[in-house]
Amino acid sequence: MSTDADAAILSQRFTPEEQAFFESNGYIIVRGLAGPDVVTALSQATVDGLLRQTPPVEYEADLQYPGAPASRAVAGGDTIRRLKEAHGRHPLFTGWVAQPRVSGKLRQLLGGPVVMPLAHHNCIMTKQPVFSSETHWHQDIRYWSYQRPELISLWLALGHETQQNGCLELVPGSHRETFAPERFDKALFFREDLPENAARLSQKIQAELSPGDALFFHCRTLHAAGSNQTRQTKYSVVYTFRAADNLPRPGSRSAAMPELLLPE
Ligand SMILES: O=C(O)CCC(=O)C(=O)O
Repeated sequence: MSTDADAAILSQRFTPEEQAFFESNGYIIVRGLAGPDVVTALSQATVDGLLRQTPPVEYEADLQYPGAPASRAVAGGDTIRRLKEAHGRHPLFTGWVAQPRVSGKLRQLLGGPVVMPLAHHNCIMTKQPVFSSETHWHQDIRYWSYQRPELISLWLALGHETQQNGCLELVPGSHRETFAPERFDKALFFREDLPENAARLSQKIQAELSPGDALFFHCRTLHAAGSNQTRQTKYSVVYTFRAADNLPRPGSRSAAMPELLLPE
């Protein structure tokens, strides 16, 4: 007979089927991983940061992704794409991932103690109406530098994420493939003009999410997102994690910021 303690331990882990799904597909969605209280608190901190433009932030115009304003000086040039350094914006941004029902799943997927680098993701994506951009197909590992390309990111929806407001799209199983360098452009985006790439991209899925839903995805999983075609800003918190024994390469950008060891 199962007890409350058994149920608590089970809630800290993926089922074997879920773990196999992640390993095969390079992503998994967990519905309602953050409760309404967490979503409300993180949303309030996010809206406050956006209204006050609390630094550090990244503007759409800085990246020049398709659809972004041409410069900071033109209309929409002050549209914020990301509130950076989520960790320092409210204790709950890290407090939530340190909870066993989140950290236990990361530990299971990564195979041991979990470290949260502050150098990558560690942000809130603020996809705004009118001036948001498209993010083309890429693997997050492209600019990261670790002993093994085996990190896992966690995307927490603070609102509804749909195709209309630019939810993430992913190519299942792409994290297990080796792509020749020619299949990427100079900025390491996966080229959509190549027939073999287009065939692979036709197998994409849309990660439509509700508030509190969490998407775990591998750093080699190809993903992309459209712009926000609605009238409401979409807010998503994004973190990345590594196994404690998968160290950043010395001197790289990945080694340039502190990291947090999540409690066991
Ligand atoms: O535009 C988006 O929401 C996707 C962002 C993304 O994939 C990234 O920053 O790596």
